[in-house]
Amino acid sequence: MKLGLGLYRHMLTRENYRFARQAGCTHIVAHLVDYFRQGDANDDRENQPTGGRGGWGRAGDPDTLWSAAELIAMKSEMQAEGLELAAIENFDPAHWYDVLLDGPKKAQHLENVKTIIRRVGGAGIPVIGYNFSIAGVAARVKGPFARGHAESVGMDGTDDTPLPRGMVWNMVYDPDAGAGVVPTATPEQLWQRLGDFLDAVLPVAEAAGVTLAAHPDDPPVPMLRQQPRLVYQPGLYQRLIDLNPSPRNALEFCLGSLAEMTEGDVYEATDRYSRQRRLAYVHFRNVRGKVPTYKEAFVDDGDIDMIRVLRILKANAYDGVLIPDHTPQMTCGAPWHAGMAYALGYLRAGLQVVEEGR
Ligand SMILES: [Mn+2]
Repeated sequence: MKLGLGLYRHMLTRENYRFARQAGCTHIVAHLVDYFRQGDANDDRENQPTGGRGGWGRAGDPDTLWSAAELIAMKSEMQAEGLELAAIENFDPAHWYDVLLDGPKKAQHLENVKTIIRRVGGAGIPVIGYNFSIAGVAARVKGPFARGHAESVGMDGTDDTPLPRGMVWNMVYDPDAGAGVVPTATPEQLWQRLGDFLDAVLPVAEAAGVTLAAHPDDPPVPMLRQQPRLVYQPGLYQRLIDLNPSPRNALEFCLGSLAEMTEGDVYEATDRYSRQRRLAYVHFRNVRGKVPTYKEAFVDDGDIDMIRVLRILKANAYDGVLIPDHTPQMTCGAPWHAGMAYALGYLRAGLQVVEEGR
């Protein structure tokens, strides 16, 4: 198994690559969507996106897809620091909103996704993580929830407010969309949209050598902001896998989200899906509680026995990347980095014990 670190767009710097390498990482997962780009809803850059009902602010430029040149440059900058680029995490809502919404630009947006997949594959990046969700991450609260009053995020009740027009996946793609709300889809409609998406793009992914890795719903509730969710129980990952038999149809396996599920037996789920060799990479995050009331915890301090998870992964010969996902922020001059260093140190020790039998 390989140790990685996820970095948000504004953190894709040589300084952070060195930080990752110093903590023992060999791989980076890069977010190219900037959840912190604009100040209309969330103007801090503290690296713990929660947002309010305005979400994470503005999505990117709908007419500018990530270029082959920028992907190649990013990868080579990481390689110069001894790191491999393991995955791109998430599509920009601006590039594929009508795939999620089944809107008039759906055909064009599927072509956008195919173009991105080809460019990512061409750059030698093996995985794209995605989250097929209309509401996206919402209803999060932030506070001193973790050990020692460390600032963390969680959920304390759901959010039933409708999604305003021009917004999808918790970001605004059209600020001029006008009044009104996004009509509520049925779960079957959303599953159909996912199936259409997979059928359209997986052949391109196969040709490009790129695995598509689905994140479960975060938070995993059946409805959020009056929109259905897809993978909000562990067993629903199987439905996603069974939609398309391509080996490129895989999972961004988020332990925290799985543990938050009301039917969440994270050990059974880890065994079931790693046995099928469907884990593209792992979000190694711990949590206390389940929806609709949970809080993210330090990696050694939540409901999940993380070492037991590592042993299951080892038993099923998982050899991919694990990243901390998010962690509580530690009280010091570098809250995000300290939290990540703590999680990475724990994970590195766990891997040494489980993999090397130390
Ligand atoms: Mn996750």
